[in-house]
Amino acid sequence: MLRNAYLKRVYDDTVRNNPSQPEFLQAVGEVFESLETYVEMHPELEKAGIMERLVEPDRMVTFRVTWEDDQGRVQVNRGFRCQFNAAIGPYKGGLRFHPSVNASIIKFLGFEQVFKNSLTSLPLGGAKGGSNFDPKGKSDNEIMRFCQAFMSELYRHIGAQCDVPAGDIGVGGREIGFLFGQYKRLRNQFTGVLTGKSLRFGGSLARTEATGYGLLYFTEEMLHCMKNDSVAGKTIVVSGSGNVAIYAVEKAQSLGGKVIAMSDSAGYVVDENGIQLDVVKQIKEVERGRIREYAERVPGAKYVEGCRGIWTIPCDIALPCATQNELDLDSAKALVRNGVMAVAEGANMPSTTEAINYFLEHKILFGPAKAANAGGVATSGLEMTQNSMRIHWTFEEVDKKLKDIMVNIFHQSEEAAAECNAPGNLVVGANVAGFKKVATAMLAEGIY
Ligand code: NDP
Ligand code: 2IT
Repeated sequence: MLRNAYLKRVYDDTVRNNPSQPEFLQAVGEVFESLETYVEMHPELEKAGIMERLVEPDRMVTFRVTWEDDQGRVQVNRGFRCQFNAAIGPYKGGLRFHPSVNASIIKFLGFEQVFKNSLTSLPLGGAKGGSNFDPKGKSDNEIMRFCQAFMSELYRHIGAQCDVPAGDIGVGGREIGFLFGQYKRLRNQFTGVLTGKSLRFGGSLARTEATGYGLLYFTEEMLHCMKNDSVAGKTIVVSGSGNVAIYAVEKAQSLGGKVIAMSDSAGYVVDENGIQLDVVKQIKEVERGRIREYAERVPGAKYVEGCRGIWTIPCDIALPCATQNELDLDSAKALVRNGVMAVAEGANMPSTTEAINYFLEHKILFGPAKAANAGGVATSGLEMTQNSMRIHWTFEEVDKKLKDIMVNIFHQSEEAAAECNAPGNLVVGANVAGFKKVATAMLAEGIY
């Protein structure tokens, strides 16, 4: 419940104006709850209508994507690009290809991206896009034709100085390559219009690893500063087995943690001896298979049908890295009952509001998504810098910058939480720290 009258009025209007958009309203609600104290300290925000302007995207493009499958049948999907806010830099954010994609999902992701990108300290506005296209079971040629069809409309709305998309669920290096090729063909320009590109045409070293590695840099700093502890020796559960999950596991293991479970949307595997990441990479990155196959290949590992049960596994650190609302109140209760000490979000909004509140009430260290998973977009920002300078940094250079950014995000969040009388509450801290810069820029840029 919001106590501040201004925030309450804007939130109620947002609810009225966005029927059937539960994920978007969830994301707005969480940010507004966090901003109460800050908004009360800054009456100029209401005068300039900052909150009203923040919840309304600059523009939302919806378009038809028509493509032909391998049998020659015509297929139609819906494409989206939501350019949310460009107060501090060009629109920036990923593209998601998943059958669940709709306007609510794209808007929640775009809204979150505004604050996340601000936290990176790089000049990046917020955006998100995607399609309800399901890449599962499609041939490489079908993926290519879909990406080309998608870009045949999207190219009108993006550009290296205007809006720079990247990957998200269902969009990795293969898709970015097809999208980049089509943009180049249509515009006859070789620019850094997308990030997550192959190293052969302008990609950055460490972008593939960045979100997962960044999550662990953040988690390590949080454990160090708030509990005088570290990842070393901890038992860890990671949900998902895509890009974010795989590189979270890689860095967790290199920091001395023991990861005992991973999942996909069908189920999870438990390996008490510690997940063998080379096997997961082979199944997921090379064969595009299912996590179930891990248990068929690794003696002693077991597979359990259904993905939610993963949170009933006792662990010290939980890293949800699959999708939104994958960790609900029951899961939070199970984790706390089993003695979890820290939760850090690799996915976007993976914990429900009730789950987050439960963690905070029980003094569990909690790293919210927009802070903890910002390493991906931060490294996209570093890719943009390298493209503009027409140079390549080494893996070590990029990784060092990524680490510095994640450590800085933790400290910005911790300090902002303390300023708003919520010491230790990194949800409040990340929202306030991300919001401040965007709001200050909007105030300075005038009313529009
Ligand atoms: P991938 O497509 O590489 O992997 C997604 C993983 O999540 C797969 O294991 C997938 O399982 C699982 N998953 C997807 N949808 C669901 C669902 N509805 N229920 C259960 N499991 C599901 O995506 P990423 O690893 O890139 O993204 C994972 C999360 O991280 C997302 O929330 C994304 O927004 C966020 N993120 C990604 C960044 C990036 O740079 N890629 C940066 C910051 C955040 P299955 O194969 O069965 O579908
Ligand atoms: O949610 C995210 O931050 C991403 N999917 C990465 C966005 C990007 O532009 O790199």
